[in-house]
Amino acid sequence: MAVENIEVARIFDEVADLLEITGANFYRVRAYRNAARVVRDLSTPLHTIAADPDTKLEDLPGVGEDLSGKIQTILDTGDLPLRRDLEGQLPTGLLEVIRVAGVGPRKAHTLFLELGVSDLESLGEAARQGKIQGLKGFGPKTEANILEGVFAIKGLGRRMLWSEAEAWAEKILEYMRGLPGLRRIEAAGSFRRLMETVGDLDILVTCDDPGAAMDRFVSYPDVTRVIARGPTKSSVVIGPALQVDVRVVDDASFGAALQYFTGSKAHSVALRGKAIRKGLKLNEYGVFRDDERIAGKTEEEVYAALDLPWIPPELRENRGEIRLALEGRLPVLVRLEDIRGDLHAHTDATDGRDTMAAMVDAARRRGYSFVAITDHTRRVEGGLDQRRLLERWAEVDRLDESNPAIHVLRGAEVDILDDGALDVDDEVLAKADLVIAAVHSNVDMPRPRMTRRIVRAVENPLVHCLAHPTGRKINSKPPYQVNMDDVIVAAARSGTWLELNCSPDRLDIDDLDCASARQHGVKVSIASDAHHAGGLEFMRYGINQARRGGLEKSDVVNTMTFRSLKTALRRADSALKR
Ligand code: DGT
Ligand code: CA
Ligand code: CA
Repeated sequence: MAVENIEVARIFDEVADLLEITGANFYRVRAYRNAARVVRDLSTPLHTIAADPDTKLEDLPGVGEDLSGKIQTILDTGDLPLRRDLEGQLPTGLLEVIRVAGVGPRKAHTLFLELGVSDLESLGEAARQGKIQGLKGFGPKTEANILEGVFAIKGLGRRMLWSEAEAWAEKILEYMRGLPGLRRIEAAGSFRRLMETVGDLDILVTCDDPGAAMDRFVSYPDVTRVIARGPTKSSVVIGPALQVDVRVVDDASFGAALQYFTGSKAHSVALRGKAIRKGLKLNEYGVFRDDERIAGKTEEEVYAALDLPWIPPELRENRGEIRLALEGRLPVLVRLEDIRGDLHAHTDATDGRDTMAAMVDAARRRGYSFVAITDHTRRVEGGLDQRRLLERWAEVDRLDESNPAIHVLRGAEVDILDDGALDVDDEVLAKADLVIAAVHSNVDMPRPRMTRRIVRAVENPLVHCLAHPTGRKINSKPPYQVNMDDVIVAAARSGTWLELNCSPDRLDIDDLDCASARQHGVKVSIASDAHHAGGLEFMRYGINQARRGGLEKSDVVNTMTFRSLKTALRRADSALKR
């Protein structure tokens, strides 16, 4: 396999970085940097130059006898002994350290010698402890910048939200579809399993010319770094920090590869065990009896060879789906098309951006038959006091009248006070069609108190639904300290619904709590929590999460017809009168 120019350039740059960190001679460092630049800008592959008797590597500008020999070594072996030597002398984490704004190779060397800084982790720790500002050539300002820089880099290294990964995935799949001779292309891995966050994207391709697929992939305009380029597999980083792997596979094993690279690993390991018990072998190339491939072209075929129906990727976590499949009891997962309305939407009366009319119109255009307007109430900053709440409900009634195509519900997102009471009087709430309740303040209560607080709200007969039940925000806010088992049991007892909030960074409740709710017979409201008309679109992220939790249409309240919904809401109300 031919080594690409870009790989040679990367090795030279790394050598330059490492040399500079060790305090090597300026001219020596510069020679490697220049050569890296020359090689990177070259339009002819180095291996072509080396192979052609009429051209010589050492004639390249800035590449003398010494460096041309080194290029030849890289072309022959894929690496350079000098780089390995340098990596042996220094912690490789220092290469990350010099990416931090304000820390060049020289400063990295000082930090290494003086404070033992060896990677981003230890750099951040040294900055937090204020050890850096005392060093010669550093100061309090540099230290603050370093801390910020570490946070920025580590922040980007976090797992990406599924919704963000989707935007990148769509673009790169679209781009790869322009490959002549492309037959199939599919994103596998956690992305296909619709996990709430994605570590990296795993793309599979079948096509006429694997080399051409690799060329096209590594030259995708958004590529910020090529990690590896091989004959049938390449890895790059696109955009700020998303790794993408593309693999070319044979048509005959596409289904097996798709199954393997979709994972999860736990699911595949369990499948392989099942294959072995049947005297078969399962791997990424197919299902084999002795040496004969008996399945591999499609996933359906692979599962069928193991006596299983095809299992939806979002269930493949080895959480009992294989047994359900065997017994023919896989859930029929809820779909976006099943959704008839949205039970959580805000307007510009509080912290939303659009008017009530605009929100209702957007819901109508989505084909919904109902939408609830659920603005914040008085305890939340900017929330409606009771008088304004009643005024808004009058406005809801007017809009409901003038929009025959959609039912508009008088709703409110009330605040759960510290003791579990609500911030709106019962007499007022009794006039609402739908009350959703949520915690918005004192979010760091100890577990027993927080659990009691939420359970009390769930048991309140005026409350139809608990909104964003755990309060977590992916990558930024931990969940409340709350025992969700207790909450789910309370919800089951009182007939209260749990929301699956669709904001892409909330997805609250998560897949496991969805499964638990279903098991306890608790209904889930998949709700957008839209703060502008476009936010109604978030519904599909909630559907993804619900499917991972194994929810069927009948587990989800907002798949009901409006008539059934009305009945369900009234049944909850009548509990109050008992
Ligand atoms: P991620 O990227 O961390 O969000 O999660 P995945 O599930 O996409 O994991 P990744 O990218 O490391 O690998 C993609 C799939 O490849 C994984 O879901 C299952 C498969 N895979 C990776 N390593 C192994 C392994 O050691 N054994 C088996 N059976 N499958 C593996
Ligand atoms: Ca992955
Ligand atoms: Ca991967």
